[in-house]
Amino acid sequence: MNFQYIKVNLLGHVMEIRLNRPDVLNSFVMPMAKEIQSALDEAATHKTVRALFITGEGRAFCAGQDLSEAIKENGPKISEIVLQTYNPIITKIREIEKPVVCGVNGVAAGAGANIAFACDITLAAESASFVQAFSKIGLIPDSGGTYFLPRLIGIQRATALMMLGEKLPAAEALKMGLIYKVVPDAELYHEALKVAQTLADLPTMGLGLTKRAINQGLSNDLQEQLKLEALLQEEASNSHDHKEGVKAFLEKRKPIFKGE
Ligand code: T3D
Repeated sequence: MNFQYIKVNLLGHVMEIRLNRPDVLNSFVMPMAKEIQSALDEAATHKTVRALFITGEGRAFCAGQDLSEAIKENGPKISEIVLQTYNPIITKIREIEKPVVCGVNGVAAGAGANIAFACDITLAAESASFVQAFSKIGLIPDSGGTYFLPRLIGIQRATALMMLGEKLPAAEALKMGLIYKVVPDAELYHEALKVAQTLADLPTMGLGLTKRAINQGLSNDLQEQLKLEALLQEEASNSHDHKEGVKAFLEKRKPIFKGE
């Protein structure tokens, strides 16, 4: 795959997607968004890809929308940018039935922060930070921010972050429950990739169904969710990897999962 604004590498069963506009802190222009969308589509269809890893090139993860594109005369309307750039990315990250790990290597602002929060497991470098930069420029949080933040950390703290737009250090984000882990800067790449690689060796179908259950649990009531769990459990139990997992346990050996 040849891309201009991102780098994509297949590392075993992990697809690494690296945002690659470091001079402008990996901020988004529409073609970069389209490239990420294509990479996510590739990852969804290719059986060899069993986990994804998203990170940024240079000192930042992503500074959100490239503000010079957003104010271009005769450029697209802001609603078009949101509908074509961010909404499909967030939807694809949530709907791909493979784990998506995010390695936040530096500042994550605006849509960049909310993409990190939409991933399944997000690790950050000690020096990384998160900024809901929207309020500072008179916008509202997009990229699922108003959906995920209140659910992750409660309405009060989410509102404060979104309205005040203060820079939140990675350690604070961890304490609030916005992200999974903080690691020393020099270890971020290795540690986050290791999480993705571990996930890529696990039963992909079971993980995908787990993600489907989590997604639907965000809007289901308890009875709907219990029913869904029963249905998805049936589906998972028919997988090769379930049978292999049980067989390997009984034979006291390491299972060999195929992701099917
Ligand atoms: O279309 C729409 O607008 C709707 C979509 C909205 C989605 C959004 O994401 S809205 C939010 C957009 N993002 C921001 O408002 C963040 C703007 N950036 C910042 O606040 C700061 O840059 C950071 C807090 C992220 C980092 O600060 P710092 O001091 O580490 O770096 P810096 O010096 O500000 O930035 C370094 C360079 O990147 C600088 O360029 P230069 O001076 O070296 O030529 C700066 O202009 C550029 N840069 C940073 N962020 C953006 C950007 N260029 C364009 N767009 C950016 N968002």
